[in-house]
Amino acid sequence: MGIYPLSGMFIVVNTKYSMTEGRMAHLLPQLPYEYDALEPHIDAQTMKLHHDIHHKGYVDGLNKAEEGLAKAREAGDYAAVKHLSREVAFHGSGHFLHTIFWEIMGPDGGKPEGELKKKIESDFGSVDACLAQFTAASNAVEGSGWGILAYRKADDKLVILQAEKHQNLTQWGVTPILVNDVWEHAYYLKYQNKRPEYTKAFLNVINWKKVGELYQAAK
Ligand code: MN3
Repeated sequence: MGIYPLSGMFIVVNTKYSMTEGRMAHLLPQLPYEYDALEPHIDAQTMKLHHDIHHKGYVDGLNKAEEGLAKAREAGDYAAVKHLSREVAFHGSGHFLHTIFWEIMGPDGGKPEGELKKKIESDFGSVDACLAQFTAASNAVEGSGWGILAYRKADDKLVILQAEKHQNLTQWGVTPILVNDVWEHAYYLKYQNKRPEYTKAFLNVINWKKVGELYQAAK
């Protein structure tokens, strides 16, 4: 378990690394279940493409950008620093959000419990109101992005945010604990342009036990 500040967010999930050429490289995490585990809500083909191709692309992009920055430091040549910093934000946020996304889904569903349930009720009025706002925010993301439920330590509050792409529209100093990917690659094969049907189905595959653990870790 590590905490990584990135694009304004602090991420508390297990992430994996390997050493290559003296540098730590990010690794694509394994799905914590089979590709078809979330059927019928999210189909196996979407999960396979999404994890194996799309998420892998963000891992590779992050490694490439960090390698570029290391080379820039060695050479003392920062001509490409603007491009590389943007690449680190985009691919890094993509990598870490997908890592959370796989972990906060699961075949068994469930409901918020214990301290997380109390916190949701105190900050949003009810679990239903929280999920209605979360779903509406996810549906309303302009273009590609995410719906994000996050914990904000500064004032001890849960907040719902949108991210455009992976890294835009964030708020500094929050820790995502529940995220929904609303890029078309997350739902197009099964739901085509009907994002609201996908975000509704997503509610059936939230692993609330894991969300509760991420909330505890964020506090
Ligand atoms: Mn995605």
